[in-house]
Amino acid sequence: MTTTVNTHEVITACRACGADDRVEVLSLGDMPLADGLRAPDAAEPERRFPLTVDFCRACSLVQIQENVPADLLFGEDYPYYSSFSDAWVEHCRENALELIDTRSLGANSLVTELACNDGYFLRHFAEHGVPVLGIDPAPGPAAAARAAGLDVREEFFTDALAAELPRADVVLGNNVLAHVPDLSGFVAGIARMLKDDGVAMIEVPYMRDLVEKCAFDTIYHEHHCYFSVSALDRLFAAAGLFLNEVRRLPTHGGSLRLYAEKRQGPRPTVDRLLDEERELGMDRAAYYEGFGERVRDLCRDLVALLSRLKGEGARIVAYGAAAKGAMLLNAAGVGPDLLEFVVDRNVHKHGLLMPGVELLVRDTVVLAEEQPDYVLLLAWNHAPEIIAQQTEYHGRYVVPVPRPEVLA
Ligand code: DWN
Repeated sequence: MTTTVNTHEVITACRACGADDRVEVLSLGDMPLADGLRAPDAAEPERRFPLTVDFCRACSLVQIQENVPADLLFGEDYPYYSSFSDAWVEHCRENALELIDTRSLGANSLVTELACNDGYFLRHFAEHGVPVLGIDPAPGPAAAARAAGLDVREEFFTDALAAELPRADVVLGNNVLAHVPDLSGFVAGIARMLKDDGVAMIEVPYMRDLVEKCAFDTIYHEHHCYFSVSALDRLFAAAGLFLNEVRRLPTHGGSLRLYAEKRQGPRPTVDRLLDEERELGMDRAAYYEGFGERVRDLCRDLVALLSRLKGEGARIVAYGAAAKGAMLLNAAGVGPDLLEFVVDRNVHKHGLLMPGVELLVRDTVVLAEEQPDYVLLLAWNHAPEIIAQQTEYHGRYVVPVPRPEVLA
């Protein structure tokens, strides 16, 4: 349930269980849209919305209070294309090959991906002769997937849409579950669309890693929810699906890969993580106490470090016009006073300004050309891949998370 405040909604009940028993974990104040990069000459003023994180004491789901209209979040200019990370594409290729083998997928199978983006994942199934179907509401990435020869429906996935779609052997959903305001409807749609012996393979950022790494920059309006295994177990059970396997992954700062089926199976990996979460107290509000103070300390330390380097006469730029980068810069108040510009491989972001701060996004080639003294890794989750590719850059890197520091 929600109530409308100006141009966004504020939830009045938990997104998963419907209870009205939430406590505030963190408030980041009025923040810009994390993927809302803008042309320098954009006419309309930049939109900001409150960003407030709550913990539901009834089902332990962590969630934001605000619903920003989906067409503002994932509209014509949505700039995120998954294929700009080679390591991420390889991660998904390996996952696809494992699923093709373990599920004996072939010409009579169907793999449907929710939020297929530019086809970074489905293309690996198609290359092995497995029929695929992509669903994605963002026009740019959907067009890129079609250009790759994939069948894509350019719309938001809902339970109603699921009723129109063919039943699938595998339903994929990487980093999409957090993006949907109607969680229970979305998961009900997965159950509806799955064949009786099918499997839903879903990846989501893991709340445990977010707290342990103080990765508050992965909190933004696109991400309505922040998942624990215990909250996911309840969510899938409510839709008649059994969480039979969960794997922890290093991707995107720390994620979970879920395997949900209509038939209950042995689930030692799930039970082990549920036990760990209980031991950590993730199903209680006290686990999140002090997180806000840790966020403020990280922001303070980042500004102090960058200010010291700048005071020593250093030139500092940033790498990664990432959604998380926009949140970090705006929460810490870091802008042109400390950074000169941001670089990124994604050509769709070049020439635009980072959300909320007047920092221009440029091609990564300028690092070798201009040799700034320091590069702040806003896309810290891709640090190994980024550093390995920048062989012609001879300065030093600063990582902001889990604590701001200059890499040796
Ligand atoms: O949930 C989401 C996550 C999965 O991806 C989306 N809603 C939005 C997006 O968040 P993000 O932008 O923080 O994700 P990334 O993948 O951490 O963004 C990395 C940025 O860095 C992209 O703009 C691409 C860029 N990049 C680059 O310039 N060179 C990435 C790599 C790996 C590189 O080598």
